[in-house]
Amino acid sequence: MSLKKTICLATNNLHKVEELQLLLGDKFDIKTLKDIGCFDEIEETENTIEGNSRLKAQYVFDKYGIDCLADDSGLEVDVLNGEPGVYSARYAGEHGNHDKNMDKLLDNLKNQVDKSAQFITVLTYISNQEVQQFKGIVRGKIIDVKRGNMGFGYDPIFVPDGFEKTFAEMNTEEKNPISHRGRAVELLKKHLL
Ligand code: ITT
Repeated sequence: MSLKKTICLATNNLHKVEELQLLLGDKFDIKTLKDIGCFDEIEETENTIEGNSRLKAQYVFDKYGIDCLADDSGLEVDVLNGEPGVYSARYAGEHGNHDKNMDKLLDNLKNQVDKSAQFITVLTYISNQEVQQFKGIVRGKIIDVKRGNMGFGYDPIFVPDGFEKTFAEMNTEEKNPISHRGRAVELLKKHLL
Protein backbone atom coordinates (compact mmCIF):
# COMPACT_ATOMS: atom_id res chain seq x y z
CA MET A 1 0.00 0.00 0.00
CA SER A 2 1.35 3.43 -0.92
CA LEU A 3 1.69 5.88 1.96
CA LYS A 4 2.24 8.75 -0.45
CA LYS A 5 -0.07 11.71 -0.22
CA THR A 6 -1.43 12.93 -3.55
CA ILE A 7 -1.65 16.69 -4.01
CA CYS A 8 -2.37 18.73 -7.11
CA LEU A 9 -0.23 21.83 -7.61
CA ALA A 10 -2.39 24.55 -9.11
CA THR A 11 0.23 26.18 -11.29
CA ASN A 12 1.20 26.48 -14.94
CA ASN A 13 4.74 27.50 -14.01
CA LEU A 14 7.03 24.48 -14.53
CA HIS A 15 9.84 26.08 -12.53
CA LYS A 16 7.54 26.20 -9.51
CA VAL A 17 6.63 22.55 -10.08
CA GLU A 18 10.31 21.59 -10.13
CA GLU A 19 11.12 23.55 -6.97
CA LEU A 20 8.05 22.33 -5.09
CA GLN A 21 8.54 18.71 -6.11
CA LEU A 22 12.05 18.73 -4.71
CA LEU A 23 10.96 20.57 -1.55
CA LEU A 24 8.03 18.29 -0.76
CA GLY A 25 10.05 15.11 -1.28
CA ASP A 26 9.02 11.55 -2.04
CA LYS A 27 6.29 11.27 0.61
CA PHE A 28 4.14 13.28 -1.77
CA ASP A 29 2.78 12.32 -5.14
CA ILE A 30 2.56 15.63 -6.97
CA LYS A 31 0.07 16.00 -9.80
CA THR A 32 0.22 19.01 -12.08
CA LEU A 33 -2.83 20.72 -13.57
CA LYS A 34 -2.10 18.91 -16.83
CA ASP A 35 -2.00 15.56 -15.00
CA ILE A 36 -5.56 16.09 -13.73
CA GLY A 37 -6.77 17.27 -17.15
CA CYS A 38 -7.05 20.95 -16.26
CA PHE A 39 -5.99 23.25 -19.09
CA ASP A 40 -7.85 26.34 -17.84
CA GLU A 41 -6.17 29.73 -17.45
CA ILE A 42 -7.10 30.60 -13.88
CA GLU A 43 -7.50 34.37 -13.88
CA GLU A 44 -5.81 36.11 -10.95
CA THR A 45 -8.41 38.75 -10.09
CA GLU A 46 -7.53 39.47 -6.46
CA ASN A 47 -5.26 42.36 -5.51
CA THR A 48 -3.16 40.55 -2.92
CA ILE A 49 -0.77 37.59 -3.13
CA GLU A 50 -2.77 35.87 -0.35
CA GLY A 51 -6.00 36.38 -2.32
CA ASN A 52 -4.67 35.04 -5.62
CA SER A 53 -3.06 32.06 -3.91
CA ARG A 54 -6.37 31.13 -2.34
CA LEU A 55 -8.28 31.75 -5.57
CA LYS A 56 -6.08 29.31 -7.54
CA ALA A 57 -6.35 26.54 -4.91
CA GLN A 58 -10.10 27.05 -4.49
CA TYR A 59 -10.68 26.87 -8.25
CA VAL A 60 -9.08 23.44 -8.49
CA PHE A 61 -10.62 22.11 -5.28
CA ASP A 62 -14.13 23.21 -6.32
CA LYS A 63 -13.85 21.86 -9.87
CA TYR A 64 -11.98 18.59 -9.24
CA GLY A 65 -12.60 17.87 -5.54
CA ILE A 66 -9.01 16.91 -4.80
CA ASP A 67 -6.48 18.14 -2.26
CA CYS A 68 -4.81 21.10 -3.79
CA LEU A 69 -1.82 23.37 -3.25
CA ALA A 70 -1.36 26.76 -4.90
CA ASP A 71 1.64 29.08 -4.84
CA ASP A 72 1.29 32.77 -5.44
CA SER A 73 4.46 34.72 -5.14
CA GLY A 74 6.08 38.01 -5.97
CA LEU A 75 8.94 40.42 -5.53
CA GLU A 76 8.49 43.46 -3.29
CA VAL A 77 10.98 46.33 -3.59
CA ASP A 78 11.16 48.57 -0.50
CA VAL A 79 11.78 51.90 -2.23
CA LEU A 80 8.95 51.22 -4.72
CA ASN A 81 6.47 50.68 -1.87
CA GLY A 82 6.32 46.94 -2.47
CA GLU A 83 6.09 47.03 -6.28
CA PRO A 84 5.87 44.91 -8.41
CA GLY A 85 4.27 42.73 -5.67
CA VAL A 86 1.05 41.08 -6.78
CA TYR A 87 1.77 42.25 -10.35
CA SER A 88 5.23 40.61 -10.54
CA ALA A 89 4.33 38.20 -13.35
CA ARG A 90 2.93 40.98 -15.58
CA TYR A 91 4.87 44.07 -14.39
CA ALA A 92 5.79 45.12 -17.96
CA GLY A 93 2.37 44.21 -19.36
CA GLU A 94 2.67 40.74 -20.81
CA HIS A 95 2.20 37.81 -18.35
CA GLY A 96 5.44 35.92 -17.78
CA ASN A 97 7.79 38.03 -19.92
CA HIS A 98 10.63 37.83 -17.41
CA ASP A 99 13.18 39.83 -19.41
CA LYS A 100 10.84 42.77 -19.95
CA ASN A 101 9.74 42.66 -16.30
CA MET A 102 13.36 42.80 -15.12
CA ASP A 103 14.21 45.61 -17.57
CA LYS A 104 11.31 47.70 -16.32
CA LEU A 105 12.33 47.13 -12.69
CA LEU A 106 15.99 48.01 -13.38
CA ASP A 107 14.86 51.16 -15.13
CA ASN A 108 12.64 52.17 -12.20
CA LEU A 109 15.52 51.59 -9.80
CA LYS A 110 18.33 53.22 -11.77
CA ASN A 111 18.53 56.39 -9.65
CA GLN A 112 17.86 54.69 -6.33
CA VAL A 113 20.51 53.94 -3.72
CA ASP A 114 18.48 51.57 -1.57
CA LYS A 115 17.75 48.43 -3.60
CA SER A 116 16.51 46.25 -0.74
CA ALA A 117 13.77 43.84 -1.68
CA GLN A 118 12.08 40.62 -0.69
CA PHE A 119 10.50 37.67 -2.39
CA ILE A 120 7.35 36.33 -0.85
CA THR A 121 5.36 33.16 -1.40
CA VAL A 122 1.94 32.37 -0.02
CA LEU A 123 1.00 28.72 -0.30
CA THR A 124 -2.64 27.78 0.05
CA TYR A 125 -3.45 24.19 0.89
CA ILE A 126 -7.03 22.99 0.67
CA SER A 127 -7.92 19.58 1.97
CA ASN A 128 -11.42 18.38 2.95
CA GLN A 129 -12.77 21.96 2.80
CA GLU A 130 -10.11 23.16 5.24
CA VAL A 131 -8.08 26.11 3.93
CA GLN A 132 -4.58 26.78 5.29
CA GLN A 133 -2.07 29.43 4.21
CA PHE A 134 1.69 29.42 4.73
CA LYS A 135 3.96 32.37 4.00
CA GLY A 136 7.69 32.45 3.28
CA ILE A 137 9.93 35.50 2.83
CA VAL A 138 13.55 35.98 1.76
CA ARG A 139 15.22 39.38 2.01
CA GLY A 140 17.92 40.54 -0.38
CA LYS A 141 18.84 43.23 -2.87
CA ILE A 142 18.39 43.99 -6.55
CA ILE A 143 21.59 44.29 -8.58
CA ASP A 144 22.05 46.48 -11.66
CA VAL A 145 23.05 43.83 -14.21
CA LYS A 146 21.45 40.39 -14.72
CA ARG A 147 23.64 37.42 -13.71
CA GLY A 148 23.02 33.68 -14.16
CA ASN A 149 20.61 31.60 -16.18
CA MET A 150 19.03 29.15 -13.74
CA GLY A 151 15.68 29.58 -12.00
CA PHE A 152 13.07 31.94 -13.43
CA GLY A 153 11.45 35.34 -13.10
CA TYR A 154 13.56 37.95 -11.31
CA ASP A 155 16.22 35.43 -10.18
CA PRO A 156 19.04 36.99 -12.31
CA ILE A 157 18.77 40.33 -10.46
CA PHE A 158 18.13 39.13 -6.89
CA VAL A 159 20.95 38.45 -4.42
CA PRO A 160 19.70 37.02 -1.10
CA ASP A 161 21.13 38.57 2.09
CA GLY A 162 24.28 36.78 3.22
CA PHE A 163 25.16 35.52 -0.28
CA GLU A 164 27.16 36.79 -3.27
CA LYS A 165 25.38 34.81 -5.99
CA THR A 166 22.06 35.72 -7.55
CA PHE A 167 19.29 33.11 -7.33
CA ALA A 168 19.90 32.50 -11.05
CA GLU A 169 23.50 31.48 -10.28
CA MET A 170 22.26 28.86 -7.79
CA ASN A 171 20.84 25.49 -8.73
CA THR A 172 17.53 24.35 -7.22
CA GLU A 173 19.31 22.48 -4.37
CA GLU A 174 21.10 25.72 -3.39
CA LYS A 175 18.11 28.05 -3.85
CA ASN A 176 15.42 25.95 -2.15
CA PRO A 177 16.70 25.95 1.48
CA ILE A 178 16.89 29.76 1.59
CA SER A 179 14.10 30.79 -0.75
CA HIS A 180 10.67 32.25 0.04
CA ARG A 181 9.12 29.11 -1.50
CA GLY A 182 11.37 26.83 0.55
CA ARG A 183 10.46 28.62 3.77
CA ALA A 184 6.73 28.44 3.04
CA VAL A 185 7.03 24.72 2.25
CA GLU A 186 8.81 24.08 5.58
CA LEU A 187 5.73 25.46 7.36
CA LEU A 188 3.40 23.39 5.17
CA LYS A 189 5.38 20.22 5.88
CA LYS A 190 5.15 20.80 9.64
CA HIS A 191 1.39 20.98 9.19
CA LEU A 192 1.16 17.89 6.97
CA LEU A 193 3.60 15.43 8.53
P1 ITT B 1 1.13 30.34 -11.69
O1 ITT B 1 0.20 31.51 -11.40
O2 ITT B 1 0.65 29.46 -12.80
O3 ITT B 1 1.48 29.58 -10.44
P2 ITT B 1 3.05 32.43 -12.34
O4 ITT B 1 4.46 32.44 -12.85
O5 ITT B 1 2.03 33.25 -13.07
O6 ITT B 1 2.55 30.91 -12.22
P3 ITT B 1 2.56 34.07 -9.98
O7 ITT B 1 1.26 34.55 -10.48
O8 ITT B 1 2.68 33.61 -8.55
O9 ITT B 1 3.12 32.84 -10.84
O10 ITT B 1 3.64 35.20 -10.27
C1 ITT B 1 4.82 35.16 -9.64
C2 ITT B 1 5.84 35.99 -10.36
O11 ITT B 1 6.77 36.46 -9.37
C3 ITT B 1 6.66 35.13 -11.31
O12 ITT B 1 6.17 35.15 -12.63
C4 ITT B 1 8.03 35.75 -11.20
O13 ITT B 1 8.11 36.87 -12.03
C5 ITT B 1 8.08 36.22 -9.76
N1 ITT B 1 8.64 35.17 -8.87
C6 ITT B 1 8.00 34.40 -7.96
N2 ITT B 1 8.82 33.52 -7.38
C7 ITT B 1 10.01 33.72 -7.95
C8 ITT B 1 11.27 33.11 -7.80
O14 ITT B 1 11.46 32.10 -6.97
N3 ITT B 1 12.27 33.58 -8.52
C9 ITT B 1 12.11 34.60 -9.37
N4 ITT B 1 10.96 35.22 -9.62
C10 ITT B 1 9.91 34.78 -8.90
